[in-house]
Amino acid sequence: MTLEISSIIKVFSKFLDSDSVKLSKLHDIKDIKKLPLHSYRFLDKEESTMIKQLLDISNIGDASKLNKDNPLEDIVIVEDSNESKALNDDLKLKTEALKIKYPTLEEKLKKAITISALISSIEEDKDGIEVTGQKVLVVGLDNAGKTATLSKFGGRLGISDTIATHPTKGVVRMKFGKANLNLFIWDLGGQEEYRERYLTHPEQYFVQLDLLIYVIDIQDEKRFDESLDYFKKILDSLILLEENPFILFFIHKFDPELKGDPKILLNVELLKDNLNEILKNKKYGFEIEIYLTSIYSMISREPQFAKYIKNLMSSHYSLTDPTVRKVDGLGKTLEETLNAVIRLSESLSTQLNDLDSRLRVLEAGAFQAAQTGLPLEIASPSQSSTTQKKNARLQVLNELKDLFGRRKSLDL
Ligand SMILES: Nc1nc2c(ncn2[C@@H]2O[C@H](COP(=O)(O)OP(=O)(O)OP(=O)(O)O)[C@@H](O)[C@H]2O)c(=O)[nH]1
Ligand SMILES: [Mg+2]
Repeated sequence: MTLEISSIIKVFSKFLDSDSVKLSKLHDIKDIKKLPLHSYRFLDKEESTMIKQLLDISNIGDASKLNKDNPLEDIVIVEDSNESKALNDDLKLKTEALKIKYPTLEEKLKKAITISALISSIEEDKDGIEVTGQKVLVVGLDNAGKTATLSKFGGRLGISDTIATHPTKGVVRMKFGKANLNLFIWDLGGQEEYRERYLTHPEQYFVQLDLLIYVIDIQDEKRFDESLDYFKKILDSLILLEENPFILFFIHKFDPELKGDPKILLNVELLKDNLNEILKNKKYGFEIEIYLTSIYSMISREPQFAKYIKNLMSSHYSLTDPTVRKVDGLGKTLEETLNAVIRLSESLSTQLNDLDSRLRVLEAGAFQAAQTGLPLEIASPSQSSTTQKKNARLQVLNELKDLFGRRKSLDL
């Protein structure tokens, strides 16, 4: 048995009832397709017999051919005669009665069809399953910022490329690593037609998933409901496929200059609340972490600088402007210079943040000291260096002054 077949069988084994199926007897996908329906762990004998009789199917291979959206409709006869009409009406009544008597039957049948369809699709083309590595999916509505975020992580694109991010057509699959240590990242284009496809064929996208990154645009308030609804449907697909990947939820486009914006902050809270509500209702124990992200945070945590970069990127004098390209190599030089400036600014910005937190700690200390009534020592620049060292606050302020000076000389 090849590694691929054994890995594929391993993926399916979670759906199979280990008492009735001997995994060691499965050597091929065809062997799985020949298994009777009650091999599925989630179908009991009574249910599978009922499905078998109603739909005239006997094994997993047959189930893969059924219509998942409305499986019980398959038993309705579509012949245009009085006799078949009467039969149809009778059947409709009986299926309705069946649905009431066995309320979970239809759901289970849908699940059986989805998983069976996966087995068949793997036989034709093994795309849905990445057997030799970790699989990461990046999902969200169109324009949410998925590809841009991935570019940021991968560092594949320079600044000029980030401006030119195009809507992703279908799924872009990326593979990193080699041999058995692969990381597969799938960027799922978020336009509606693609979203519909993922949700109607979840088995081709959401199987054997290690990490799901969901991206929502915090600046696009009008589409919150649409996005949360999509997220909910993805969770339903995961539940159906018994997948429990770790989920990172990116509240994205939380750009540095928006950090103090009350409306945005309110929306962040609103999204978090909605998310909690969704997860509470799913009762499936998804592990999720929420992050506030922005492609500009990587450039700088400092709002002014982010604004500067954004203006530059959106200005007509862009790095991809043909008039700039005319001068041989100027575009490249500009980009390199800009990158150097960004790196420098990043380090300055980190240092500023560190200093800022140190100052806060010191100020909190000073406040407490003031409350206790102890006098605060204010150091003057003329004090000797040993006394200066003792005065941490002044030292930090001096460092800050120096940093601001250096930043000013960069003209940011
Ligand atoms: N302000 C801001 N814009 C961003 C950010 N991330 C991405 N964008 C912009 O949002 C637009 C859409 O980004 P994409 O990454 O192409 O969006 P997508 O989610 O991949 O879209 P589809 O491929 O259609 O599903 C682009 O113009 C990006 O430059 C961000 O953090 N802040
Ligand atoms: Mg994209």
